[in-house]
Amino acid sequence: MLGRFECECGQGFDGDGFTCSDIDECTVGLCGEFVECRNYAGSYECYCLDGFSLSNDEQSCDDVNECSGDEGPCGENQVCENAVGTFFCECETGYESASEHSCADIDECTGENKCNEHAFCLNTDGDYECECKSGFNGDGVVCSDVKECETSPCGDNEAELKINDFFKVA
Ligand SMILES: [Ca+2]
Ligand SMILES: [Ca+2]
Ligand SMILES: [Ca+2]
Repeated sequence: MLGRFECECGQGFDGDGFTCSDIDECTVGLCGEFVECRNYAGSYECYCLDGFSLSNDEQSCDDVNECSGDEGPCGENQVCENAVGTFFCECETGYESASEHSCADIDECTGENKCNEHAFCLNTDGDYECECKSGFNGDGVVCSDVKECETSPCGDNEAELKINDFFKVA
């Protein structure tokens, strides 16, 4: 047995001791989901993909909620929608995309709106209003003709005439 010796490959290497080659841990899937595995000679490392951060157990990666916090990544009149590995900026209701990072008010009065044909349309920031034209009653979406003769003082005048007639007679 004299002179006999054994060689063992070091950690992270595989072989018979004379020839040792790096184990590519990345092919075995040691890193979890949303993780980029980088193989090194004798070792490997796991990196969270963009949009993910190391979770508390330090074993896996969690989605970063880009929308949390006071200052979100979105622009004016936009709402932030978090998604796995990413996020979206969408226009608030009443706004349309103006550029990549901003949304502008939709002028509903030049497009589709609910205003009655007898109503004025008033465009507002993020919304619009309908107002019945004079001579019409309603909320602007429904405008009905005011029947002036049914509510006007015509009836009272009639009564006055009758009274006058009565005094004339008396
Ligand atoms: Ca390796
Ligand atoms: Ca996200
Ligand atoms: Ca508007």
